[in-house]
Amino acid sequence: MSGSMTQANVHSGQDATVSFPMRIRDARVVVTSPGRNFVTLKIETDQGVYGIGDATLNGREKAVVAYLEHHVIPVLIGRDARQIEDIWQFLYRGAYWRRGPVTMRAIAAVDVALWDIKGKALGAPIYDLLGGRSRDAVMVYGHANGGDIPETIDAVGRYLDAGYQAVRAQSGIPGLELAYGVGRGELHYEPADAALPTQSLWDTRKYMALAPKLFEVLRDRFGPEPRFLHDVHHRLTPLEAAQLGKRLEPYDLFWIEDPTPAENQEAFRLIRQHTTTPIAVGEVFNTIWDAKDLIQEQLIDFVRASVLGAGGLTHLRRIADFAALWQVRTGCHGATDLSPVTMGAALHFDIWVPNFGMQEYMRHTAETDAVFPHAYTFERGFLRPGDAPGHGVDLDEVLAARFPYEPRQLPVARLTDGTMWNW
Ligand code: EZ4
Ligand code: CO
Repeated sequence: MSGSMTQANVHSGQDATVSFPMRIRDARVVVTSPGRNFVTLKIETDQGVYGIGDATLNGREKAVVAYLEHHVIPVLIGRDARQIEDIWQFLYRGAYWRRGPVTMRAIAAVDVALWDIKGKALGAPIYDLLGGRSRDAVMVYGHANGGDIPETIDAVGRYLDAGYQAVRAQSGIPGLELAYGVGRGELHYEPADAALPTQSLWDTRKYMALAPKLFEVLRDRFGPEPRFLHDVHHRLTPLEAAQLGKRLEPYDLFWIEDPTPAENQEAFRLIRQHTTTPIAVGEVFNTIWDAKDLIQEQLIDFVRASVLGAGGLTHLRRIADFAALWQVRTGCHGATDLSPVTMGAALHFDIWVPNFGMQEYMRHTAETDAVFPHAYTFERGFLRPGDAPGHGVDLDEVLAARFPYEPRQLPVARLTDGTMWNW
């Protein structure tokens, strides 16, 4: 009897003095801007174990801060931090007002912090709590971009030289200022660039002429091996998207992303009927309901819902399991507005999820990495979550306080005649 107790303690790998339940003693929001704005939730328990969750909503950060501080934190205090599922249901059903980017990011922050706490309390990385590793490492793609096709080719070449097996390519359109996806320097693409929205221009005809040319030249130059991806960023009508998909077929893209807005899931049927270019959608999705028809009618190939956008690990794994029934794979959003906390949690998810497709990865600045010390590592096109208990990402609050909030919004887009368009 005592022998098996000892055995259990050894295998738990954790301080046996941690007793249950674990009451949530305190929770607070930290806003910091180490190169860009991040909203972080820290939940503390009466056992001394704490957890961290990301609540960043790019360009609308303060809305989530208010939602957490006024409406979520007060109902968390005193709850048992072990009850992740019940707390998720309480925040989702209990709000009465369901879904939406603000609510679901607030829920995600709580959920990820609670998974972090559970992992730390049990001495287990989150991927082990989910069911263990399904693969050795997580393939990621980076953003290569340039002002024109030759610059974009050079940028893609640098990613391939660095060992990436997958690269997203976006090219500026000559004559159109500030086309989507064109950054201001290597590895650090950052669209939220000003306190008031920057205005960009969009011209579908110019874009439709340029995009197939870009991938023709990329295949010529780099051969059949690299996985190439491309983000249309909601700019086309369904018919135009179908035309683009057809024109890109010879260049064997890994996916085209957000070819048309997905508010109307039905719109993707028309695209699907006309092209075999794989389709990825979902960085703006908040719940499984945003993706339900797209998945079960096999209108997409990759669902890009993220831990941050779609209510945390508890809900994202439900989306992934549902998607697996139709052989739809994951492709988690991973731009720089998802903090290292989300990246850490995403990597635990990615290394577990059976129907993994690809993970987006844009590097954070050195300041961001310093504010969020993390266990995950990058090597030649792959990320690994590390084996730290929980998600393995922490928050240096002293350092965070040195980077106060800076108002920043995403750009807007107009057609060349002045009509508002989808950015
Ligand atoms: O524009 O995350 O695929 N990645 C993207 C991103 C989004 C930003 C918006 O905040 O589309 O660059
Ligand atoms: Co995108």
